[in-house]
This record gives sequence, C-alpha cells and structure tokens, in this order.
Amino acid sequence: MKTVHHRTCHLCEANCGIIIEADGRQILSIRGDPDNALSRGHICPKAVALQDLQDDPDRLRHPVRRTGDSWEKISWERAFAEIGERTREILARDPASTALYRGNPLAHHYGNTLSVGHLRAALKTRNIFSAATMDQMPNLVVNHEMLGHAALFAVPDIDRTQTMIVIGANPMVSNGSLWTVPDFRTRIRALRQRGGQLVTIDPRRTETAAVADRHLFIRPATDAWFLVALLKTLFGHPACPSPASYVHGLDRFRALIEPFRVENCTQICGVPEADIAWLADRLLSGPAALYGRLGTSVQAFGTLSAWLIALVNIVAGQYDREGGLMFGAPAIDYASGSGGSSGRWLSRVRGLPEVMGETPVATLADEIVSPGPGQIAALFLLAGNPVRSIPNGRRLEAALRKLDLLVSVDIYRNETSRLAHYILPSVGPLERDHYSLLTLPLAVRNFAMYSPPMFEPPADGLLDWQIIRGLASAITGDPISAKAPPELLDDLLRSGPYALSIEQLSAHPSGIDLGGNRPGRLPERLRTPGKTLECAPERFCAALTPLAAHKADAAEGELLLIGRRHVRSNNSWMANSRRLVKGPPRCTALIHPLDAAGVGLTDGAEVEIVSRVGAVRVPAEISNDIMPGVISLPHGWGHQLAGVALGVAADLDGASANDLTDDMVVDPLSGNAVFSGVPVRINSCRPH
Ligand SMILES: Nc1nc2c(c(=O)[nH]1)N[C@H]1C(S)=C(S)[C@@H](COP(=O)(O)OP(=O)(O)OC[C@H]3O[C@@H](n4cnc5c(=O)[nH]c(N)nc54)[C@H](O)[C@@H]3O)O[C@H]1N2
Ligand SMILES: Nc1nc2c(c(=O)[nH]1)N[C@H]1C(S)=C(S)[C@@H](COP(=O)(O)OP(=O)(O)OC[C@H]3O[C@@H](n4cnc5c(=O)[nH]c(N)nc54)[C@H](O)[C@@H]3O)O[C@H]1N2
Ligand code: SF4
Ligand SMILES: [Mo]
Repeated sequence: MKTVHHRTCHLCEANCGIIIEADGRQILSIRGDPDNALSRGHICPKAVALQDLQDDPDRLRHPVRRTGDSWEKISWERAFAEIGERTREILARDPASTALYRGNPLAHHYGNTLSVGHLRAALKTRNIFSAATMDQMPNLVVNHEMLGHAALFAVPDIDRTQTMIVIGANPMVSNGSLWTVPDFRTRIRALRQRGGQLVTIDPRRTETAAVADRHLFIRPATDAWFLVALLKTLFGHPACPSPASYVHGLDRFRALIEPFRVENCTQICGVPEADIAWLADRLLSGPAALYGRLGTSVQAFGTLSAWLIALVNIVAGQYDREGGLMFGAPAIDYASGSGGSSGRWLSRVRGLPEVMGETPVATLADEIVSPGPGQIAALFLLAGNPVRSIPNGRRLEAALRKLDLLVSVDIYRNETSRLAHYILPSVGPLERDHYSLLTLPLAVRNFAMYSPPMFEPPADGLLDWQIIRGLASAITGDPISAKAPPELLDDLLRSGPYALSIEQLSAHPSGIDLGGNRPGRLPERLRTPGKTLECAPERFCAALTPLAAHKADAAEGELLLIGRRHVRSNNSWMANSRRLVKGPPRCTALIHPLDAAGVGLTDGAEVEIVSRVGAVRVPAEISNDIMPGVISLPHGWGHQLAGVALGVAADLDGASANDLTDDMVVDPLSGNAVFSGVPVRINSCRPH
C-alpha cells in the first residue's frame, strides 16, 4: 500500500522539509515539500540518498564485537553487560581514565542532546571531546563573551537584506552552518531581483561566488587583518552610526586598532584597499549582513575572526535590524540557563584550557598516549569518525589502538569504528522521529516541525539515545529514571513561547510557520550580567594587539592548505551511497597554474602534498579558481583501509586531508583545530 510521509531531513543544518512516498518499506520517491515554510520545496542530493542509507546492506543492524581482526554479532544485553563490566574495571583502576567523543551527527537528534548527560555522569569524566572544537568553538566563545550565552546566535536576515557578504563559507554547497538557511540559491536570486548584492570573500572562487555579484580573494588565515582594516574604514566613514546604548567597549576597541595600518593589513590579506572602502560603503548604505563560517573559524585566528565579524555588523549598525542580523524567537529556546565556560581547568598533557566543558579534540591523541594518572584507557565515540576528521588522523589511529576499551556508537564499520572493540548501531534514518532542537533557533524564520518515525524500527532496534542511556545504566548498574526524550521534548514545547506540543505539531505535517525574525529583541535577549553587548572582551583584546606588528610573509615554495566541500558529500561518512559518489574523482587538489608550473605539474597528474605531519598523493586539478599560493583538498576521503566494511566507498580513490593537518596547532582562544592555512609543499609525482 502506498503511503506518503512528511519529514525534516536531518542530514545537515538546513532543515529541509521532504516528502517520501513508499510502498510498504520500499521507497518510491523523495522530494522537497513545497508547503514547508522554511525550505519551500528545496532539497539537495543527500535527501534522495536517505533511501540508500536506510537500505544500505553495509549499515550495521546489530551490535558487533571485535576479537583481533574478526567481528561477531552479539546481543544488546551481552554488549551492555560486557561494556559495563570492562568500564567499571577501568574506572576502579583510575577514575579519571575514561573519555567521551561526540561526533557531528549526534547533534542531529534531540534525543541524544537530552541523553548524553547521563553517560557523562556515569563516567564522571572531564574528558569530553566533540566535533565542536574542530568546527564552531570560536563562534561559541565569541557568543559567550559578547552576548553572555554560547548558544545565542545573531541570524543574518537574508530575505530582507540589500547586501549579503559571505566570508569563509560556501552555503551553496553546505546549505548554511550555524545559520539555518535552506534554499540559499532562491533566497539569493530574490535578493538580486530586489537590487541587492551578494559578495563572497574566499581564497577559492566557490560555488557561492558563482552566484555572487562580486568575489574577493583573501589569503588563508589573514581574515583578522582584513576585518581590522574594514573596521578602521567603517569607524572613519561619515555615515558610521553611533552605537546603541547597550553596546559596551567600542571606544576601547577603536583605540586598540589605532596602531594597525590599513595598508599593511591589505598587504597581508591580499584584499585591495579600494575593495575594503567599497565594502564599508555597502555596509553603511542600507540593511547589510556579514556572515562568516568554517573558513574563518578553523584557523589559528578563528576566535579573533569571529569576534571581528560580529564587530563589523555591530559597528555598521546592523545588529537587531531588519535586513541586518536578528535574534530568533524559536519554539524551544535553549539559549537560557548557564551561558558557557572556559579555562576552568587545563588539559592534562598540553595544558589546553577547558572550553564549554570540553577538551579540544586536537589533544585527544596526547591524552591517550601520555602515561600517568588520568591517561585515557576507555573511549566512547558517539557518532564520530575522528581518524578522518581530527587533525593528524594517523597519530590518532595509532593512539586508538592502545586503548583498553573503545566503544563506537555508529551505523558503519568505517575508518575509526573498525578499531573499536564494540560497535553499537542505532536504527535506520527513517525509523526514528525528529525535531531539530539545536538548529531551528538559528533559522531565517521561526519555525517548528516534528517528524514521527516513518517505518517501525526492528524489534531489537535501539535509537542512539537509547544506546547512550543503556551504556550509562550498564556502567552505573542503575536504571535511568529520567523521562524519555519525547516526553522531555513535549515539555519543552509546552513551556516555550508558543505553548506548542508534539500532538499539535503532528497535526501540521509540513511544520508550523511562526513568522519572520523581528528586531527589538535587544538588549532584553542578551545574557551578559548588565544586558550589555560586550565589544572588547579582555582576552580577545590581548590577543589582537600583537597582530599590529605583523608583516606580510610567505616562505618560498610553501603553499597554504584549505578544505572544501561538495554538495554530494557529508563530512567523512556518506560515500557509501553510489548515487552520491558517481562521476569524476572528487578528492583532487586544486592548484593555481603558477604554482603547478613551479613544480612542473600538469592537470590530472598525481601531486604529492607534504606537511609537517605527513604526506598524501592525489590527482591535481589546475584551476584559476584558487588563489596563487593556496591549495585546496576536501576532507573525509580515504576509505580503502583494512577492516573498513563499506562496499561502495572502499573502492574509491582518495586520501585524507587530515593526514596533513597538524594537531599541535590550535586557535589559542578557543582550542579549536586548524584546517585552514596549513603550510605544505608539493612535488610532482612523475611516472617512473
Ligand atoms: N580537514 C578537515 N577536517 C575536518 C573538517 C574540514 O573542513 N576539513 N570539518 C570538520 C567539521 S566542521 C566537522 S563537524 C567534523 C566532523 O567530524 P566527526 O563528527 O568526527 O565525523 P563525521 O565525518 O561527521 O562522521 C560521523 C560518524 O557518525 C556516523 N553516523 C552517521 N549517522 C549516524 C547516526 O545516526 N547515528 C550514529 N550513531 N552514527 C552515525 C558515521 O558513520 C560516521 O562514522 O569534521 C571536521 N574535520
Ligand atoms: N554538502 C555538504 N554540506 C555540508 C557538509 C559537507 O560535508 N558536505 N558539512 C556540514 C558541516 S559539519 C559544516 S560545519 C558546514 C560547513 O559549511 P561552511 O561554513 O559553508 O564550510 P565550507 O563549505 O567548508 O566552506 C568554507 C569556505 O571557507 C574557505 N576558506 C578556507 N580557509 C579560509 C580562510 O582562511 N579565510 C576565508 N575567508 N575563507 C577560507 C574555503 O575555501 C571554503 O569555501 O557544512 C555542512 N554542510
Ligand atoms: S540541504 Fe540537503 S542534507 Fe541538508 S537538510 Fe536539506 S536536503 Fe538534507
Ligand atoms: Mo561541522
């Protein structure tokens, strides 16, 4: 019998509404839902690949245990009992020797967010690692220090702005990040139709640049200097507005950037002064928004860049303004309660400060291999593939092999989980319910939607949150008495500003539109003690000052490595869908013709890329779309390893960008990993 199901696609932050037609458990079609007020019919190819995930014969359907190189199926009862016992033994030896790693997909189910605290409490560990410290920690630190809450995000009002400036992000491909903005293309088309402009600032002429009015090249990891130059230009502009009364510390900041010379900044970043003046004019001539993301976050100046981006918007008078940036009024507002923390303790081996209760992932390997009290002996990986996602993945791989217990809650046996002693898989993607707890507050409209499970899960199937709670109670020996996530979600909806409920949302299969964002939420929305917007946090000021003396430099023969994403990729883990990986090889190095000529490299030939930590070989793609001196390699590739059980992906060529990135370099203010601006050299691999 044919059935029709409305869902939110949970594969990225865009929250696209999809309609799936099925006959029994066979999927007939997946398309965008035109009645979804947020995504308005948009989907990307990954939504269609949901059926590949659901049906993938390689997706694990029961717990497995490894002995040596062989894997055997075991029952949930046995898995929980054995893991509980081994963990208790390890805790008895050293109560500080366990760790938890939260991967990216974990954040895409509300039940996990509402359950992971149980496992943390059971392990009583400070060793909490997550994808946040290789993605967005700079942004969280900036929100915390400036706005008083790490999860309080200013949302660019793309639908009403006249100037949209995107720096270090590629939303045409990524569909937004820390900004829920499905269907970027149509929104940009509308912007241009009303006479507005899109500007991109990136070391690569990206897919987003292709739909922009202007593209400006910028040298990797020099955004801080570019932004200082832009701020100086804004301050000196006759149209620069006076700040709102709740804005604090702007005079101090202005004095701080006095020693920077615009000319020196432009030499460092490569953006001409005339273009900076033009941007300042645009920012002051009407509603405008500057949005920065991964490229500006995953670099050594990540926190400074995120801070300066916020300041550009504030100085230009674009905060809390229609067409500028506003604060959402979501159905569930989690930017309340404790606002965040940093520096409460230092990591054991490298002394990296705690940040938002976490230890930076860049030091995970150190914590596993360095002997002494607190050395990690047991690690629980929740939906993560750190061998592919963490800088210096090879070093981490060697470290993981030393663990007494590695438990991977994962749906595949891949580059990381193949090293685990146990893999615990959750049910299929269409066998669970969905509500986007973490990403709806960052949406361009206020919107709420609940998706019930589409298929019955198998009788012995568990959702991730059930596995997480199962582990917690196996370790402590006590059952979890807290309410289950659906009940908690219902409570949160009911106590929210719209007093919604799961029942009410279920009656609206395409979701409920709660209206566009509105200005006038400041200073009320701020969570700083005096409801001030703090523009000159002490730590940030101290870190910025030395940059004034910096000079443009480039070592001879050195290139700066950056990453890139493809619309048919999802970090390291969706390459087992044939429809997503078909076509020409995608793990190629983009190199400018001048740099290629320097080493006698021809298009399509193999290039060796060498960094401090390692070397990889991939085909070269010579292109004018990349700045001279820059080389771009996507991450997440390299599936052809012993023990990986991915029938499609294991046949693909490609190498891991994180065999090049350096775990010893972090953004000092947030501990975030560095993927942008990694110094490398290249050699042409001529056939012998
Ligand atoms: N060089 C470089 N490195 C990067 C980046 C970069 O741009 N360049 N990007 C960084 C960023 S932004 C991020 S967020 C991180 C991501 O880093 P990670 O979170 O460590 O890795 P992912 O590649 O997202 O892998 C997700 C894992 O979860 C599993 N999985 C998928 N769905 C589910 C599910 O429903 N349940 C469970 N239990 N498991 C599931 C997959 O099989 C996979 O093993 O990578 C970072 N690494
Ligand atoms: N199709 C697809 N979509 C995804 C993902 C995916 O893997 N595939 N991953 C998801 C995840 S986890 C995340 S976090 C988001 C990320 O989404 P985005 O923030 O849009 O990240 P990227 O697409 O990596 O784009 C980063 C851009 O920064 C540029 N860049 C690199 N270094 C610098 C620099 O130093 N300065 C400046 N100004 N630019 C620089 C790069 O050239 C690139 O164009 O995407 C999400 N969506
Ligand atoms: S952009 Fe693609 S992956 Fe992201 S929610 Fe929409 S359909 Fe899913
Ligand atoms: Mo991410």
